[in-house]
Amino acid sequence: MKETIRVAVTGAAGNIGYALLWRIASGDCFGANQPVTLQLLEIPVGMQRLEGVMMELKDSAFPLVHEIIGTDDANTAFKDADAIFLVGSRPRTKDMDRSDLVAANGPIFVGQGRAIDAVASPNVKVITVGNPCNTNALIACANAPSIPSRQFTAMTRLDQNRAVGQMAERAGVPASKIHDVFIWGNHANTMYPDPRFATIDGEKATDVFDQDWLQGDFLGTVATRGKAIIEARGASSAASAASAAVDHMRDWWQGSSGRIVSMALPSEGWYGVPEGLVFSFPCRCENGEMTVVDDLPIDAFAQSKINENISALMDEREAVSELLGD
Ligand code: NAX
Repeated sequence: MKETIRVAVTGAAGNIGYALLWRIASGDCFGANQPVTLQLLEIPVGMQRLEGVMMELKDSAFPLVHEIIGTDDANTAFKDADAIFLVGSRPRTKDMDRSDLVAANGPIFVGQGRAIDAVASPNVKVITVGNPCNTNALIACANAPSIPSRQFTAMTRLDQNRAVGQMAERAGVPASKIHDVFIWGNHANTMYPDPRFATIDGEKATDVFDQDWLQGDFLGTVATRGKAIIEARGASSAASAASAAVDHMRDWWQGSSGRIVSMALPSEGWYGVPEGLVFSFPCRCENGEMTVVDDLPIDAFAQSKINENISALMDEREAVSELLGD
């Protein structure tokens, strides 16, 4: 058995938390031989629900779970954390537009960024799920100056998985046959699911599917899938979001086996994306590090979509400029 790692999850009593914790506890994320201590953060009004979640976790008797800590104090939750899932935030309600959401949730990530800076492991890996996740990751990163910015990511893996699901269904193959479709930009409806390097059972996606579908219904379905789930289920994606968070962290932690995966991280200027913007890029992961695949050709359509996402994320960054420290 390996040494126990500390895994923090915020919003642990919420819908995504309820699906995510069981996957982490069972070994799906960090490996079947990796013991974990779970450090769960909620706000005071969520503490009673968290108590119930912790009771159920104990009742699941997971062999890999070393200890479970529940708290409403970020410094306790993030203490020596090796991996952090920033899930907790206020969900968007009908009366809110995106800028209201940015304003409501931004301050949460100032406090959590500072706490990560103060107490987490210096090698911590952070995934931000709470929306608007790209900009929340940017805020947390800006408030944790002692942690390298590459250790702060946001989740676009759900969008990638949705793209895989659409391609698999249309081609009539299992999802495992689809490789290297990935997301550019923001986890918002401007995102670009790029099919140009994807393969379907070894064949190029651009040969298998017609261009009209790839730039039309495929793109539209992936970009608006969150809304469609809310309409159908009466609640936002939870199990699929938790599953995507596990995929993101598992690949980062254990490697992506040469596959391209989508991760949003602070740009270092790749593909002309302004430095610091948390933007989803094609990545490969190996030995606990992600590398942006920085040499893919960009055509006019892809460039227009990348530009659209840069512009949206610049606007979001501007809207939270007072939360980004010096
Ligand atoms: P829930 O409302 O079910 O749960 C959120 C939990 O976070 C609640 O228990 C709440 O008490 C807690 N919380 C709120 N503020 C907190 C804080 N400051 N510290 C700790 N905990 C806090 O929402 P859920 O369905 O679990 O969704 C969580 C977040 O994921 C939302 O922001 C949602 O928009 C976002 N999503 C992101 C996705 C992505 O692909 N990046 C997809 C799914 C989801 O929409």
